[in-house]
Amino acid sequence: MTTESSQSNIPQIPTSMFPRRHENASDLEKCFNERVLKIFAENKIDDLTQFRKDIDIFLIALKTEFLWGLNGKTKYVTLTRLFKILKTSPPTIRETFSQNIVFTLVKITNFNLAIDIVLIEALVQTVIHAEDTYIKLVPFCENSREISACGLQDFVTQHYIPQMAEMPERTDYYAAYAVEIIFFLLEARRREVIFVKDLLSSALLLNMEACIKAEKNGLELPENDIFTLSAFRSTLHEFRSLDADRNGVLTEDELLDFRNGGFNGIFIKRVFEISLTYEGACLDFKGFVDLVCAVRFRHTRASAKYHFEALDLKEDGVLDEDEIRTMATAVRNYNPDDPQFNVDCVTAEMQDMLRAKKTISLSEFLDSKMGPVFTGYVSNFADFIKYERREQ
Ligand SMILES: [Ca+2]
Ligand SMILES: [Ca+2]
Repeated sequence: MTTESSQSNIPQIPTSMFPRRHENASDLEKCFNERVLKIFAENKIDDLTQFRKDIDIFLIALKTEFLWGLNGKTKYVTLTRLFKILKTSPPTIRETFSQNIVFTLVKITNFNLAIDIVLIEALVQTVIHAEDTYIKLVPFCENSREISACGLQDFVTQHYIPQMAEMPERTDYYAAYAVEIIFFLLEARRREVIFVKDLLSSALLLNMEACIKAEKNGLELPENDIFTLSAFRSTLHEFRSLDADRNGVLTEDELLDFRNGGFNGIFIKRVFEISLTYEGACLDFKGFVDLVCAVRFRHTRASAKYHFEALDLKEDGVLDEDEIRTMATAVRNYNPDDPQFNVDCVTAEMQDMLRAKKTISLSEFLDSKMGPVFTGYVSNFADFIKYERREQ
């Protein structure tokens, strides 16, 4: 599986580093982070202490000559001056501030071809944060490029759990939960390892830290609060409530009660077939977390891939009319007594959503704008009814 384009839809951290006046700043931060981490991952920066010193010198140079903004509060560096400073800076700094990044900064600042110094400082902070995380992560990695699920669980247990307001009842469950979410969102479900570069540039660890800090200090939670203790607890509670015989895994029958029984039988059956199952085709907590992520992050590529796998009933890598028709019959079961229901109409409606030709490949499915609506419609009653009533 390639991962180069996989970051685009990962939930992003709302950054607190930037003043609110800069919209799009968090996108830039992410792109910047990615670039810097690439430099780390390729081992271009051998001496991190030196890099830190270089950054300090760079920031001092930046602040020795600047323009004041009209309000007398904002400090700007002109483009000419920035390029002059970069010219004499070490290669690592020059690579960090690529032309593309510099021009984006100018665009965001939108003031006389100059750049708000606060933006540059904030970006530099993300470099330092990335650097810190990278150094802490290395001992847990398989090699300089990859980290395994086990290694990452140990990392979460040692670095993040101690920062929590209180310890989860089961630290091993929290670590497994967090790592499963990370692997899921990085489209590495069922894989043994992920690339460190993908992990760090996804900002998911930053998000986890933000969740834990906000929860501990009673601050406003990040928009993506999946890593909070309370989100973990409610997922574990949901899992345990479904586990009627309390044997620690879910059977198909038990999972049919998921979200008030709103998910249709064919979809639930497929969840078992596309997941790693145990003890006679049962779903464990990690498999359940995948399903929860697929539902919650329906707009991500990771969720689209999960659903595509589930809907590809014949497992031949494409969705065909037969399969869509089978899912349409599952939709009937939401309301078996509906006299208006016509399986041909529903099949056509579903094909229409995907603008389907005879068959749909995974990449066509991932590109489809209606994909998230489609996956909700075919899998559960709540999303089905939302779509049906969209125009009322
Ligand atoms: Ca059970
Ligand atoms: Ca198929």
